[in-house]
Amino acid sequence: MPEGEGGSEHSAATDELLQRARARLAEAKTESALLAAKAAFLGREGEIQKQLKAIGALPKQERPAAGVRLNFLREEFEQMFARRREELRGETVQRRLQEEVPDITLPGRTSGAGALHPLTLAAERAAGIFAGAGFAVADGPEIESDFFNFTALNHPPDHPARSMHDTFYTGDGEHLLRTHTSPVQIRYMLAHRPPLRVIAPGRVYRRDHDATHSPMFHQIEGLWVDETVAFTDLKGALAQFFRAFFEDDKIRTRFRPSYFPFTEPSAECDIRRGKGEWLEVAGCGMVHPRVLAAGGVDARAFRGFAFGMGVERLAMLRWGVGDIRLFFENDLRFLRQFSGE
Ligand code: 2U9
Repeated sequence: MPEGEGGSEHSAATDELLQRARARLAEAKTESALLAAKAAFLGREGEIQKQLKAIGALPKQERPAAGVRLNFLREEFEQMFARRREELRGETVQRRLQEEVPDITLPGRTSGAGALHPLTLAAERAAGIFAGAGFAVADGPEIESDFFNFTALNHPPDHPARSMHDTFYTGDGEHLLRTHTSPVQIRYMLAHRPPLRVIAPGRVYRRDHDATHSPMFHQIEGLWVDETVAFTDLKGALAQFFRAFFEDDKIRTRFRPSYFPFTEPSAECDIRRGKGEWLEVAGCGMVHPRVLAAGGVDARAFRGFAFGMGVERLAMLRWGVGDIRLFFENDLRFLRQFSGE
């Protein structure tokens, strides 16, 4: 082999390699094709490595120049590779933009109209029925004084409901998260002269947590104070209410004797639909004279009836919900079922 010829052969081979590398990179349409091309040229078994090995066969004086050419080739290749990779990434972004935003002039996505929570629906439904019967709707603070929550409602100082076990007291020991909405009616009595009719829907808090109890739940309570209201009016009012609430004219009600500190006599109210079971749905009674007095009402001239029920329980019965916790988990698959109500 004449001198120099081997050198120019090697030089031609590296030129040709550069051409092929350029073509191969341009053909690569994906990141993995690109990496395969890189392995084919720069890898241990790759083309550049082969050329490096071929240097050993060259005449001694040509070897340094051949080495320089191959180093140059390697750097060139690395730069071409980096450029092509950037290009490909840009193309991927463009393609995804075109696929995912087919028409940028389309109106944006909105969150839609939303709907009322089933407990709001149940409370509003119940309040609406009583409002139609002439009851005012009142509310009051959720953080209540021990006086309005218990003392005014004839809970003796040692009554179990007052204990830390089933209440949430604030640090001062004087205030707590109300355990019922009854203080709203005490406040209402203090602000209005009888005769009066009022209902108090709202949040209440007790230390209770299982499938049928939540530490925060909702009550709707009612109070009717007049000169002659009697237990029979209470029975009629509740019977009418349940017929309206459950849209069932044949619903039956029964009253069982019970005890509450704020009513005397007191009763539990059960309902029964068709051939179903009797279900306890409310507590009620004639307002205790001491409670009327705490509300500033002359207990010799007036009497009253009162009742209380849990909104969650009403909603569970109306819509067949088996677990109270569903109301508080904010699972849209559950909540959306009420959007047409
Ligand atoms: C005043 C006077 C009396 C409200 C009443 C009940 C009976 C009762 C429970 C039903 C299920 C609470 O939600 S529940 O856990 N309520 O049994 N509530 S009488 O009596 C009052 C209210 C206000 C001034």
